[in-house]
Amino acid sequence: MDQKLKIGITCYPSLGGSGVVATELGKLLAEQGHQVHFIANSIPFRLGTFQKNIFYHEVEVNDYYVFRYPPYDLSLATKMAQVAKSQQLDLLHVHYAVPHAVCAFLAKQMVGDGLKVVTTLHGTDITVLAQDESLKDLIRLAINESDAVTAVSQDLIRETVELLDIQRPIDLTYNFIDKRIYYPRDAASLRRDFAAPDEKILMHISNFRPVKRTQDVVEVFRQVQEQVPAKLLFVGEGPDLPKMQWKINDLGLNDKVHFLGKQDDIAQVISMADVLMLPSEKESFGLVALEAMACGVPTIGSQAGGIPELVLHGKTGYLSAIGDTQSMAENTIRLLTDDRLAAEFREACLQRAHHDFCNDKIRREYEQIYYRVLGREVPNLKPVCG
Ligand code: GMT
Repeated sequence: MDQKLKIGITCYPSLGGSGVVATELGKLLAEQGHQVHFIANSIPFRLGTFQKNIFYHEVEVNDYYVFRYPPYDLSLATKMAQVAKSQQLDLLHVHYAVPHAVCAFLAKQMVGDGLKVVTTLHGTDITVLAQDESLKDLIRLAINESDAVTAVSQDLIRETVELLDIQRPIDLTYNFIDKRIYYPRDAASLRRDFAAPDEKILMHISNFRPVKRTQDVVEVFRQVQEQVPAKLLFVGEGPDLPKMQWKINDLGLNDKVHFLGKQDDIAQVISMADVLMLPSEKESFGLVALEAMACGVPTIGSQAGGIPELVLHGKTGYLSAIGDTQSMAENTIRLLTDDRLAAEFREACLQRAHHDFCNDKIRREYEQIYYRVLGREVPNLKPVCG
């Protein structure tokens, strides 16, 4: 029997860490010889150039005039079923429960039990949406009806079980980095565009939603720059941008803060930083902290959600209570003023990211789950990172 699989992947194609994880996973699976079919409303932004074994199926929404809200979810479910039948998919792997896991459940009803469904929970699909009484029962159904469910941290598993009273097992599959892309890049000349030689660089990368607490980033920076020559670089875009700009203006920090907008080559951009700031209110994992870690950059963050599973306090960064900007500032100053400590943290970051969260290791964990739900023996998979 052919051991290679035919896998349908659905994710949010144009934003967020869940889309990045899903797309990068699809690329890694295709490299292993599996056939990967992305089913989404647009081409995933991280897909890049042509790659063998990768296919894209666009969902077209029926906007018949009687619909006030064209039913994207139904079109997606139908497309999943069509692709599963025509391509003889073994399974659908859906990222983010709402609505993807529900659509996969519907597709399975149309195709039959032979089609397996693996659902990966990423964060606010549980921590925010599963708190909403109007969605709770639907999310519980989709989780219970999936053939396997994975979550990106122990903390997210705990919260899922507690919030939805889930009895079934949930597999832990952490986020990962592709070590061929995420390594310390030479950023010396880029740095000169933003900071003088004696200045340190603090960086925050996100979608600037309230949950990211970008105001805390500004407040920490205010305290840090009083004692250490420094610049703050914001990367991304989002709803809190005007509030951040007002606060920076109010504090008279305009000359010390740069907004870089959305950036694609995150490894190159992060390599400019001395520390990454992640003071989130909720964060099921914190992919950006892993990306920074893989480039040798420690994180100053909060103890929210799954961050402590990734960032080892006192080794690869420092974590404080949510909103404790004074402690975050003290920790940042400690790191920025002690070169020996900074070098130790950098080495620990590289070791941890490239060994514990490397692409091959996590890809293999997903493959093992796929073979398990299909009731097939796991083939001798290639060795994982050293
Ligand atoms: O849950 C979200 O807010 C969206 C989601 C995304 O698509 O970016 O982010 C979550 O998934 C990422 C990938 O697994 C995690 O690294 C992020 O920590 C997580 N975000 C939150 O929990 C806020």
